[in-house]
Amino acid sequence: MVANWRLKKALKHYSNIKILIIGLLLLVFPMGAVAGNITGTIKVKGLRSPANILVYLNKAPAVAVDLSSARFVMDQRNLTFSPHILPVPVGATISFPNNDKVDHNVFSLSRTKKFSLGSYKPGEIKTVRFDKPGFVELRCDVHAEMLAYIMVMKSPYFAVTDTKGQFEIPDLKLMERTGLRGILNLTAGKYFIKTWHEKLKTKREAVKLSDEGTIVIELNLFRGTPSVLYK
Ligand SMILES: [Cu+2]
Repeated sequence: MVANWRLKKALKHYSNIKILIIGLLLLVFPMGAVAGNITGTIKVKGLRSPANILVYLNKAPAVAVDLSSARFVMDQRNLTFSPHILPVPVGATISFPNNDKVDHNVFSLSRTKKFSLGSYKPGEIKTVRFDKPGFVELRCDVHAEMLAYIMVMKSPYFAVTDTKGQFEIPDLKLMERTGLRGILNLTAGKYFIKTWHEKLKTKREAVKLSDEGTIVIELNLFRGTPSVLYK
C-alpha cells in the first residue's frame, strides 16, 4: 500500500515537473510570437490627444525597402490634409488627390523638398517623389489653415501613434496599408527611439531588445518645441 502511494506521489510529482518544464519553454520560446519589435504607449501632458506622434529609430539598421508596390496618399478632404503627419521612406512617391469641391494649391517651402503643385481641380491627383530625408511642412495657397507634415525617413523603422497613443516598430499595419515590403524584424541589440510632434518636446530613449523578442515601453511627452528629425 505504502509503495503504491509513493509511486502515485512520484508520478504526480513528475507530471508537475513536466508542466513546469513546458511552461518554462513557452516562456523562453513563445509560440507564434514574432521576435524583434518594439511596441509601446505614449502619454502626453498638455495636449488633448496622444495620436499623430511620429516614433522612429535613430540610426536604425539599413534595410533594402521595396517601394515598387508602395502607395502613399496625402488626401485633401473637407479643407483638411489627411493624415496630419505622413512618414515615408526616402524615395517614396506620394499622391495628392483633391477630394474636395474646391481647388487646392499644395506647396512646400521646406529645404527637404521645395515644390508647388499649382492650383488644381476636384478629382485631380498630383504626385511628388521625396528623394531626400528630412522634414516637409505642407501648406495650401488657397486655404491658410491647411497644414500637414511629411517626414521623409532614412529607415523604414518608424510608426505613428494611434488615438490611444500606441505604436509598433516595425509597423505591420502600415506595411499592409501602404504595400510597403521588405521590412524585417529587429535583431537583438540597443536602439535609440526618438519622437516628433509639432507641439511636443522630442524624447530620446535607449531601448535594449533581447533575443526574446518584443519589448514594451512607455514614454511621457510634454509640450515644447521638437528638435530636428536628423542631426
Ligand atoms: Cu486648399
